[in-house]
Amino acid sequence: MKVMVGIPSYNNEDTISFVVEQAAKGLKKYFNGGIVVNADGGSKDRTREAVLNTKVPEGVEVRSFIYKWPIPGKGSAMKELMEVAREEKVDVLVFVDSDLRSITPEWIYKFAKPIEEGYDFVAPLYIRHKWDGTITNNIAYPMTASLYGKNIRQPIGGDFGVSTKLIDIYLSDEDVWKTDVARFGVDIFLTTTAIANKFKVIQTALGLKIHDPKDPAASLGPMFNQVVGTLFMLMVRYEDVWKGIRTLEDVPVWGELIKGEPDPVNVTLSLLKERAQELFKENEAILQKVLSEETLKGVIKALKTFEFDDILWSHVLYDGAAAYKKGILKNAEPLIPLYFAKTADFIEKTKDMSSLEAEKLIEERAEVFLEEKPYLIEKW
Ligand SMILES: Nc1nc2c(ncn2[C@@H]2O[C@H](COP(=O)(O)OP(=O)(O)OP(=O)(O)O)[C@@H](O)[C@H]2O)c(=O)[nH]1
Ligand SMILES: [Mg+2]
Repeated sequence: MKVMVGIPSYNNEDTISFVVEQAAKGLKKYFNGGIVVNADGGSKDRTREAVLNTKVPEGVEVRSFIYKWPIPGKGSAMKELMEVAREEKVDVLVFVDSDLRSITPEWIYKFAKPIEEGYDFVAPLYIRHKWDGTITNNIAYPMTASLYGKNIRQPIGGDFGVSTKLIDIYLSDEDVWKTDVARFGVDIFLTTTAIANKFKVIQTALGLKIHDPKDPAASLGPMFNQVVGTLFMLMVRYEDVWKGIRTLEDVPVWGELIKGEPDPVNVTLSLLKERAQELFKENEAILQKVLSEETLKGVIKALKTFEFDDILWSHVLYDGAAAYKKGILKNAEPLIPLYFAKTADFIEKTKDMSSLEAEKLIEERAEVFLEEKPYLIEKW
């Protein structure tokens, strides 16, 4: 089986060589070699040199290029990595992020082997710190679960295994790559497209995810906008798929998840609260049109108390999706303050919990989203 590992990058000189090394070792050990390809966004540091200077075992080829697609972003890098995979006629493409610190050679096997066994899409399953992945936990996971009925815990984990059949689908619509799919919308696009087109999906158990985490209020606003905007766009595209789904189905897991407590991730709670209130004021006029009267009332209260329950949160996203469909909302930006407020609520509630305990709250959230789905259908 010919396996390629694709690594998108932008200014990752400190971490990418480790990722290349682990990937190359995995290719050698489990597949007797392969190719590692880096698609870079024109890094200002020595990312590409770091890639090309990495010592790898014989039988593994390492390449690096700057992608040509004119939109700077992670998605553009992944698009061109898929094009390389197609030219090289590989059987499996494994994507891994360039800031991973917990990747081992086994990860490559765990992403590629299920494809050989007949799966088309391998999503990662790892333990993350309770305050890492706030866009996953607040939006991507519960929305994917309630809409498409698949219990995929990390729909935007960033690391994936994909089959050639699926690559053809991803590349079949050039226009989609002119949207935020070319940026951080790419992960939700890959996952949703696989599920909505009924490809065989599985999760692969990887242990801990340790990477360069981000403080939500300081740097996750644009990412929220790109992920949620893409999610809404896909809701319009796949409304016939998700409308009839009322149950949450378990998705098989490859291997066994080793539990542990990951390194702490820092979140500045005061900044989340401040930014939530400031940005709400800036967006109040549009939010009055987007949110139902009841949701708006709930949100105004939540911005004072920072108590933001899951029912209210599901209504915010469902109102947002319906407004997007009707053209009232052009992108997800006005919802950023509410994501900050919801995140602040979660930080407070889980202050004294382990990451495993916090996990229970997130699983319950998916159930709430599913129960509230009739609200979405009514507003849609
Ligand atoms: N080529 C390219 N790669 C990018 C760009 N932005 C991010 N990436 C890569 O995409 C991967 C994920 O980016 P991160 O910034 O780690 O984002 P993340 O881990 O999904 O998000 P957090 O969970 O919030 O940290 C990394 O390999 C980055 O190097 C970009 O503009 N161009
Ligand atoms: Mg990262």
